[in-house]
Amino acid sequence: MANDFLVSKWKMWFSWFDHNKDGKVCREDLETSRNRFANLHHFEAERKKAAMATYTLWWGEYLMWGKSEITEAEFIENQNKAFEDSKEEFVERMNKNQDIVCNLLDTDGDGLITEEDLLIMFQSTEHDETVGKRWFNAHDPVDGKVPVKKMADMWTQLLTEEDSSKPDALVKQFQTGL
Ligand SMILES: [Ca+2]
Ligand SMILES: [Ca+2]
Repeated sequence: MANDFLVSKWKMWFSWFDHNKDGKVCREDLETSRNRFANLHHFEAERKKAAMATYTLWWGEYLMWGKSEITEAEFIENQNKAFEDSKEEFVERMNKNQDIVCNLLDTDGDGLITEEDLLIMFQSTEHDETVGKRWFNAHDPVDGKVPVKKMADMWTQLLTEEDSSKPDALVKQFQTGL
């Protein structure tokens, strides 16, 4: 069993997607969110198709564990099972999860994420712009940009690290509020 600290962070991550706070995330949430994401980016048809497919893959696999609807309890159960089966593979899985989403944020593919990139993700997952700015700054941007790798590593730490004595800027953000 993952320790309480890690489980509490999985719950934080899940809460990001559970906008209406009913304790579950479903297929419709994904639809709304990915459409909003593609529209806010004003992607043309081909690009939109590719982004939507990546978005679906990401949510479907890493958030919903292949289900069409998932409760927080089921999510935690799946996370924990994978963690217990092999911590190494679990870390790899979370790495992949964050690689996918951070690369999706980097729409121009220069390896850097701008504030606007993150704000669009915030808006597409129904979070406020002001809050998004605070979150962006928590990633310690240089010249207004955060490397994809750095952002992915921070979120992987959130999802895998059991040691609560290690500083974690994202935990602070979750505690301050979404
Ligand atoms: Ca929900
Ligand atoms: Ca970029």
